[in-house]
Order: sequence, then C-alpha cells, then structure tokens
Amino acid sequence: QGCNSNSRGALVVLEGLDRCGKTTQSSRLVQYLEGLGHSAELWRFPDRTTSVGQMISSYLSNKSQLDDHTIHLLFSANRWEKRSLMETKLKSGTTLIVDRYSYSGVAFSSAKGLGIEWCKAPEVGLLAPDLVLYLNISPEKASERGGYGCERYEQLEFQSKVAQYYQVLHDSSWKVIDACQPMEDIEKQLQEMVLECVKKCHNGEPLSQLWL
Ligand code: Z5A
Repeated sequence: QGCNSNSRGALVVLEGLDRCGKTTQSSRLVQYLEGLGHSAELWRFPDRTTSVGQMISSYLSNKSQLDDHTIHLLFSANRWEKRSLMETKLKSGTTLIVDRYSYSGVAFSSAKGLGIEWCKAPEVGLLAPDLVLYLNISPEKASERGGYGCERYEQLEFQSKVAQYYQVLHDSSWKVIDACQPMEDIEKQLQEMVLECVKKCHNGEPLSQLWL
C-alpha cells in the first residue's frame, strides 16, 4: 500500500430509516474489508461514548427533554468532535464505515419542522463521504422488523417524513439499495460498491468537505 502519496482510506456512510439494516451491513462490510487485508473501522453516529453523546442518548431514550434546535446542534457537535480523528484515520489509510452521518442529522430535524437550510448549516465543512449507501425500505416494512418502537423517533408517520427529506439530500455520492432483499444479497451488492470506492481513494481521490 501507499505508492501514491495521496493514498488514503475511504469514507463510506450508511443511511436509511430506522431498522433498514445499517448496523448489520456496516459490521459485515468491515469484516469483509479486513478479510481482504484492508485497514477498516466501524464508526456510528451518534457516538454515545462522548459527553455530548451521552446527552444525545439520554434524549433519545426519553430520559431528558431538549429544544429541537438544541438537540440538532448536539448531534452536529458530536460529529465535529470526531472530525479531526476521522481525517487522521483516513489519511493513514484506514477506511471508515460510518453508520449514520449528517444526512440523518438533517433528515430527522427537518422532519420535525426545522428549516432544511438551517439544519444543513452546522454540518458544512465536515468531511464529505466518498460514498453514501442508502438502504431503502418503507416505514411499514421497517416497523415489522425486530425491536421497533422503543426510542423517540420510531413512529410510522414520523419515519415517512424522514424518508421524504432523505430524498431531498440525495446527490451523486449516493447509491440506493433495496433493503428488503435477503441480507446476503444486499451484502454482496454493498461489497462491490465499497471495494470500488476503496480502490479510488487508495489511488489518491482527494478528500472534500460537505455542502461547501
Ligand atoms: N439521529 C438524528 O436525529 N440526528 C443525527 O444526526 C443522527 C441520528 C446521527 C438513533 O440512531 C436515532 O438518532 C435515530 C436517528 C437519530 N432514530 N431513529 N429512528 P441509531 O443509529 O442509534 O439507531 P437506529 O436507527 O434505531 O439503528 P438500528 O436500530 O441500529 O437499526 P439499523 O441499524 O438500521 O438496523 P439493524 O440493527 O441492522 O437491523 C434491524 C433489524 O432488522 C434486526 O432485527 C435485523 O436482524 C433485521 N434485518 C436487517 N437486515 C434485514 C434484511 N435484509 N431482511 C430482514 N431483516 C433484516
């Protein structure tokens, strides 16, 4: 590895409605890349291990109440507190598979009624993903999967609004995958997309910033 001085790891984000299968597929992707000898790590937002993350976690589990703007900015701060480590990891050649990112931040807060431009503003300047894998599932199908209904945002009507805002955020870095296929089929498709992206970044594709 590393004959090109700009060689780096890839920033791959998985997005989608609650229970679309992001967590399952993210960890499988990391195992797959490691199996091929690549350096890869699984990250997730919110990162509930930091002190900001603990405030978010308490809010999501309905143990605390926060104004919609405040929680939005906390989610964003939770990404900013990891930004420099993210850049260091990528530049050292590690690929990051990230379970939720700024798109969740904007889609969920906009679905509550906050202006989309206001929601995007604090995300501007974070690292832009090289690839966004959107696991597409209807709110109805997602709700049939295990564990639905325990946290704050897990309601059908709300999830439908979130899905609409995700559509607005869709750009050329996105690939949409049908999340109702069998897990193994999804896994194969994601592997191909991620491997191609990892190769591109290894060959020196420059890092860019989000929504600039
Ligand atoms: N949020 C926000 O508002 N602002 C932000 O900036 C961010 C997040 C970053 C917590 O997120 C909440 O925070 C989230 C958005 C908001 N709220 N909601 N809704 P989280 O990521 O911590 O929690 P989550 O979205 O609830 O993720 P999850 O529960 O881990 O779901 P998942 O990762 O998408 O799915 P999974 O765990 O892989 O799978 C769910 C189930 O489906 C499980 O039983 C699997 O075995 C099953 N499954 C998975 N794939 C399949 C297929 N293909 N077929 C059949 N069954 C499957």
